[in-house]
Amino acid sequence: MARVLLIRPWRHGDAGVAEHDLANQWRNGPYSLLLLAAILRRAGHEARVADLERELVRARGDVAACLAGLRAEVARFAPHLAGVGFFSVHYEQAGSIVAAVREAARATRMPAPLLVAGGIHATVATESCLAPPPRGLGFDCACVGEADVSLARLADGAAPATVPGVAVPGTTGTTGATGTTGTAGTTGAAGAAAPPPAPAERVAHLDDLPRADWALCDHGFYSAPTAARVKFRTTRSLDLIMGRGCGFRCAFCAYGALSRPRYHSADYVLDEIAALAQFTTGVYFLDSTLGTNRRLLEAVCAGMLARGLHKRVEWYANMRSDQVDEELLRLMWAAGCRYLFYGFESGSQRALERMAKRNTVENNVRAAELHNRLRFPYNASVLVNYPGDTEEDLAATRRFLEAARPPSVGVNWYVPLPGSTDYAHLLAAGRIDPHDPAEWRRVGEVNGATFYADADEAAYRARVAELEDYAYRVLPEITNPLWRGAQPA
Ligand code: B12
Repeated sequence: MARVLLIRPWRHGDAGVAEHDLANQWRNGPYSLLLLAAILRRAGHEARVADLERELVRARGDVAACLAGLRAEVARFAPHLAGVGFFSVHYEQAGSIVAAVREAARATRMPAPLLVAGGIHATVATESCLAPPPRGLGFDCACVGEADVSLARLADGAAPATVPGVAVPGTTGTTGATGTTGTAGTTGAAGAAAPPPAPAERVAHLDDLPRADWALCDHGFYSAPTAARVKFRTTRSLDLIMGRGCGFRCAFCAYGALSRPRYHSADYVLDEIAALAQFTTGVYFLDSTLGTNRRLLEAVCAGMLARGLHKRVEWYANMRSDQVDEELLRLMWAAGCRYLFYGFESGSQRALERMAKRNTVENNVRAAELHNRLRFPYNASVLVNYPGDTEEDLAATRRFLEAARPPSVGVNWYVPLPGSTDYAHLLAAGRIDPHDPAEWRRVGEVNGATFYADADEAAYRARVAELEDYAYRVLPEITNPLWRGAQPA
């Protein structure tokens, strides 16, 4: 039996923030860690979750206090293995966590736990996790791809270099979970070059996985009432997935590097919803789009109605515009779905082609019109600053929003994500410096820092500011009165 501490980094933007307007923020629980902890417990190990996102908010933005809390937890629990799951945007935090865990072990004179990196960044930029500081984070090993099987092997005591899907220092390249060569990371860590690890063993049937154990985190923190999730009213929710992977390969997204598409059964999903209903009144599906497996979606809707779950739980999900029609939307609404999030991305077909979105502006217009007619609330996300975008593309996006008049809009500033095709292209073109540790945060943050569009920067930024003003000030004045009445009591 091993003691395993699974650590979630804090959010960079929460550092130094003493007061939070939590009633207007949307935060998601550490779903992957709750799942991995449940897997480890089922295998006979003792697993805990250190959720530093929540801890930092509780510590009023005091990072030093948050790290002191982590060191105290390491001293108390004396883990054999400490795993950190993170996205690229958390790179710097992961470095501080590694240092804090090692320091706590030194201070208490206990053997240092095996430090394991996991998640999307460890998958697509493995070397940057394994190389010693300052070139990397100095983890002992990294789980590349899905870690449901490999992490349990490590907890069982297997030597990291012998576990499929586990990379150790000296690994020269990254074999992504889908067999692609890693697109990021520094080249060559110290020591002899070792081959990339064999692909991680995957759970063939997702239903074989135990349920993510929400009791291992402060679920009340994540399901607290907030107005940020769904517009016009306060809702509560916790997270769930119907499946893993995505059947699409949008050029800006890194998701494809991690998982291949496969799904839970409707009964598993319904049992999970019923279990979550003990804690909350809403469910947010983490899936990148819920419409790819339509048969499953329809079966879940039918099950919600048959079990009466639609009266206890409402749900929200991401969706593609080419996957909906009136029949499906009516069924979803009847089954308790109350909000859909669409990545419409652009009003320009040329831009959608460049993004490899495999969708059309026409489908986007059709989906928006359908929602407006059915009075089914939705969010329209658009992407600005996309490589190759011109002012005309941006104008087309504005025209699309003016015509569609969605009840809520998100204007997102493009950032290249390690693991995406775009990132590989921009890296090859010398537009990203992977040797600068701060770069991981810059590329992961929607902060408007780096300009990628194919336009005069000042003029383009001015048009984006106008678009934001339209989306966040002008449009709500028109749409709020129209949509407010569409909400359930
Ligand atoms: C749901 C989701 C979110 C949710 C919640 C995430 C969360 N719970 O922490 C929300 C909406 C909050 C979100 C926010 C963001 N996200 Co997001 N998100 C996802 C999504 C679609 C699914 C993640 C998920 O839960 N999958 C289901 C679980 C079961 O899979 P998993 O997390 O991958 O876990 C497996 C392995 O990764 C591994 N693993 C995971 N953790 C650990 C830990 C250890 C120790 C080990 C050993 C292994 C391990 O084992 C797990 C089981 O097999 C992914 C796409 C993807 N598949 O990764 C994008 C994704 C991770 N997000 C991404 C991004 C960029 C962001 C944002 C930075 C966006 C932004 N710019 O604001 C923010 C960051 C928020 C923050 N500061 O923390 C990118 C990351 C790319 C990158 N290279 O870093 C992804 C890949 C999507 C994309 N567009 O490419 N996200």
